[in-house]
This record gives sequence, structure tokens and C-alpha cells, in this order.
Amino acid sequence: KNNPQPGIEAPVPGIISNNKLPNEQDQILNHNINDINLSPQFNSKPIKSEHRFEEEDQEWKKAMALFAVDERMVVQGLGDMGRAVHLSGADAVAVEEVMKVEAFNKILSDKISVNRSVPDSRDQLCTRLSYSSSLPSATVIIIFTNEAWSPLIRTIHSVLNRSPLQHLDEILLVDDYSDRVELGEKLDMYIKYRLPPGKVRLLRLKSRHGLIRARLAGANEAKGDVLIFLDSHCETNHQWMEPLLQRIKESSSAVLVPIIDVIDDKTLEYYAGNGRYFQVGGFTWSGHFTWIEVSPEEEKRRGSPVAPTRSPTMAGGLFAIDRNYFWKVGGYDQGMDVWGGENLEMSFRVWMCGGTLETMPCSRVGHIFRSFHPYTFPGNKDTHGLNTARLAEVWMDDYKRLFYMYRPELEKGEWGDVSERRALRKQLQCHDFRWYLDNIFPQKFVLDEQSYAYGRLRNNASTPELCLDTLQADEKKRYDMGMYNCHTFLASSQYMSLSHTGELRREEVCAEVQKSHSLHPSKVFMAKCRGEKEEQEWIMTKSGHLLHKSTNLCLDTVGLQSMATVSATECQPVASQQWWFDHYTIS
Ligand code: LR7
Ligand code: MN
Repeated sequence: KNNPQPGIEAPVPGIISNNKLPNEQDQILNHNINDINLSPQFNSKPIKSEHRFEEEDQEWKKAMALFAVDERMVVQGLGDMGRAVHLSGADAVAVEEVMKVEAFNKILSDKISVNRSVPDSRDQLCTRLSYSSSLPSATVIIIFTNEAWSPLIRTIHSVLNRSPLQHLDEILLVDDYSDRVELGEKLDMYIKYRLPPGKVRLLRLKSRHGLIRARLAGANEAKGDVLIFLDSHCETNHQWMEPLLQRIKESSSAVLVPIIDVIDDKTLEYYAGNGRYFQVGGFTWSGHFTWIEVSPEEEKRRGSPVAPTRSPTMAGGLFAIDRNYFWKVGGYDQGMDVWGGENLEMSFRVWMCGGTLETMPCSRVGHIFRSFHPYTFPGNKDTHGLNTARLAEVWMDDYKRLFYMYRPELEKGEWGDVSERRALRKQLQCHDFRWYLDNIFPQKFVLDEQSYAYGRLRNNASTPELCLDTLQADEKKRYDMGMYNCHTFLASSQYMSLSHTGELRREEVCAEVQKSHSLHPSKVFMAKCRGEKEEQEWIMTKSGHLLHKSTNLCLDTVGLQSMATVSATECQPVASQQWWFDHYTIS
């Protein structure tokens, strides 16, 4: 099938011709979209003969028997309205084991109806919005590899149950070479006998391609005006599709994400969320997606809490895009394998090349967040790292230095040939990454541009020298800052900086001093940077002291050894209060 994006048709040199082929699965992964073969059954036409009718009858009986097994497991009303369910007895014991394999509670999922209801989690204001009766049509593309049966089927039913069917062209399932038995013939039969005719189509890839090329294969087959991508373990909410189609009708270069509600991996509770509060997408310099607050400027610009809200990046799995625009803006990078990176790549690309990326607050879709990937990574490659290196090489200009600062092992990595993607960027005459930072993500902290000093923060009062260190703390929560022997490489746990606004900070978190009324040293802890000075303002003196302004205390290692937490005490001319950064941008 032809597609309008010329760059996509040509084979990507260097991807197929990867010279080392350690095993068969690697070989499979180095194919590109042009090699994606579809199974013959995908386009097969029924043969009309009496013999065939008999066969069909047999098949029908077999199908009904298989579905009856599933249906007997279902407990009526369980999990309705997205309520949490806690299993007990033997089930509860079995769940522990199943979670280790499936990364979610499959036992419970199998007991919950594939048609269960979910709570309407939308802002009240949403019910007052109205949508055009002539919206563009949508193809919902659901990709999967070895997804468990019941979440996949529930995803399909939730789309059928809660979408305006007149605007739903079809649901296109893309099977990325699964080998679970039930995803074979049984799934074909389910589509044939249990789903409305003509609404659901199944595309089977003949080798494992990963989610990026699986989505490309789906997009290639889609006929709807709009492509809506979903993961294979989602439940859509009330009127989820209308806001997406309406916005694309208004602006064909708007790429849209719903608010992503949480379906608990253990209780399968559909969390109704926190009223009108939601976050948008950011990123870390190590190349990971993060959630960030909507900026005050954006709150002002959008005008209403239910208006399209600009998002610097997207999580990646759930989004809507005009089909022609998808190809025009470069589809996806076919050189990306398995999982990871494609979401930031598309985010940067869309913004830099003239589109917009927005959260539609009245569109909500639940997603089961799993704590690990319950599928294989052929070749055991760090596909997230390699894919992200590809995007850094194409889209981040000089700012890729920050990515490699956090991921030095990837700098000389084998990210392959990216010349096609660079050509695309040139052809589309996209803005540069600096423009993206200045205009789309001005809050993003650039450690080596917005600091007086950065690098490791060293103190040599003891031997060996100690450095400030996160001690592997979870940076999403507040934590006490520690000390550790200074690393010579791979030291991202020791990156610190003194920002132009006086924060002693890391990428997202800033140092504060625990208030205490005793004379004992006060703890220094890290909390989300608030950009409002006060408790997060520090001053670096000529003598190398780091003075916390609101408490008048100095950062001190006194009495500390590696692995201990750092503190702040009364300022004194002592070695334990003398600090050196690796780099200074002022003299
Ligand atoms: O090789 C593969 N082939 C596939 O078809 C690997 C995966 N897949 C399928 C898989 O069955 C699933 O349907 O691709 C989909 C995504 O895989 P997940 O569910 O393992 O990914 P995730 O939810 O952990 O990760 C998020 O980031 C990914 C980056 O590559 C993708 O963009 C996912 O779609 C994305 N999911 C979401 O954005 C949902 C919200 C999560 C958040 C935050
Ligand atoms: Mn997912």
C-alpha cells in the first residue's frame, strides 16, 4: 500500500545491513517496515462450498466451547464501575506468582467482565461541551505482543462500548508476532463470532518488529481520517473519542493525548483521578519521560481547565493524530526496535516541525501500569537507550551532550544510520532544539547553561575525597542527601549544580535544610524544585562555603563518612565546609 510520505518508502540503509547477526532474533529485529509481511489469513476470502459450511460449523462449535470456558470464569458485577477487587484464599496466593510473570493480576482480570463499566472521571465542565455531528472518522490501532487475553479483549470492548460508532471506521489490531496460543486461532474466531462484523480487523506481523514498526504497519493499513493508538491493556472512558476528533477537525496538525487514568495492576481499580488536576509530559536528560505540572503561563494561555493543554512531550502509547499529518511529519523512525524512545522522538519532532502536542482534558483512558515488561527483548539490547541515542543524534543538536553526560555508555553506541531522519528534518525545515527549549519547555533546567557551577560537588576534609551523592534514593520522593566516595565516571548520582537563581540542585530536585531548634547539625534534604527561592536558596562564598540563606547555616561534612547523609551547621572556616564543583562558569 502506498503512503504519502516519500521518506518512508525507501529502505533505511544500515538497518538491514547490520553486519553482526549473533542470533536469529537479532536478524528479525533488523528488518524495516518494507519487509513487514502480513499473514495470508489476513486478506483471505471465504471459500464458498458445502464442504466449507461443514468446516464452519465445526469451527463455530469449537469457538463456542472455548468462549464458554472464559465466560464461566467471570463473576457478574465484579469490578463494575472500576471498583477495586481484593481476592482471598487460594486465589490471593496464586496472584503473587502470576504477578511475577504477567506484571499484573491476570487471575482477577479473567474474573471481571470484558464489558465492565468505568466511573466517569471527567471534570464536570466536560458534560457541557458539545461536539460536531460531522467529525472525521477514526481508526483505532491497538498493537500487542503476547498480551494476556482478558485485558486485550476488554480494551476492544471498551472502545466499542464507549465510542461514537458512526465515527469509528474500524479497530485495527496489530499482532507483533505473539506466540501465546489463545492469541492465534481463538482470537481470529473471537473477532469473527463475537464482535460486530466489519468493525475489527487483525493484522499479523510475520516476525517480531517491536511496537514502533508495529504501529507503522497499522498506520499503513488504516483507512480512517484519524489514527488513534492505544496500548493493549486500556479501558476508554465516557466520550473519550469525541474531544480528540473535534480538535483534529479544527487543527489537523494537532497531536492529542487523553488524560491517562490508572488501572491498578493488582486490584484493577480504575482510579477516577483527582478532579480537574492533571499533569503533562516532560523529559529527563537521560532520555526518560516524566510527568510535570502545567505551567502557570500555559494555564493562562489555554483559558479553561478543559481546553486543549500544551504538553512538551507525551507518554507515547495513547494518542490521536490526523492520518495524513502522521505521514507528513515523518511517521516513526523505522530504525527503532522493541520499546522506548519513540514517544520523545515524536514529541520533539511534532513541536519542532510546526505541529502541536496537547492533552485533551475531557478525553480520558485508563491504562494498566505494569512494573516490568512481560515480554522478551530479542537480543537483550537496551532498546530504550539505543532508540533514544537515535533521537538525540537527529533532533537534539548540541544538547545531545546532556544526554550523553547521563548516558556516557551510549555515546559511541551503535545507533545505526540516521541519515534518513536527518534528511526528513531538513526537508520539513524544522526549528532547532534550542527553539524547542525556549518556546515549548522554558522551565526545563539546562545544568551547564543555567548554573554558576556544576559537576560533582567535592569535599576533601577526609581521604578519600567525598562527593554529594543521592545514594540511589528514589528522586520522586523527598530524600536526605548523602555523601559517597567521588566517582570518576558514570556519576549521574553525583551531578549537582548551583543555578543562576541560587538553587543547589539536580535536574528536578533542590536542596533544603531541615529546620531544627536544637544546636545539632540540621539535615539537608532534596525536594522538588519550586523556583521560588526562600527555602531553596543558597549562596556560594569566595572561600568555598555553601550558605543556606534562610537558616544561615553552611553545608558541612563534619564527622561524616561515605554513605552518611550530609548536614548544615553554623558557618566556620573549616575544611569540612569547603566545597569544589568540577566546573565553574564564572571566575
Ligand atoms: O515489542 C513489542 N511489541 C509490541 O507490540 C513491545 C510492546 N508491544 C506493545 C505492547 O503489547 C503494548 O500494547 O506495545 C504496547 C506498549 O508496550 P508496554 O505496555 O509494555 O509499554 P508501557 O506502557 O510500559 O510504555 C509507554 O512507553 C512506551 C515507549 O516505547 C510506549 O510508547 C508505550 O505505548 C507507552 N505506554 C503509554 O504511554 C501508556 C501510559 C504509560 C505512561 C506514562
Ligand atoms: Mn502499556
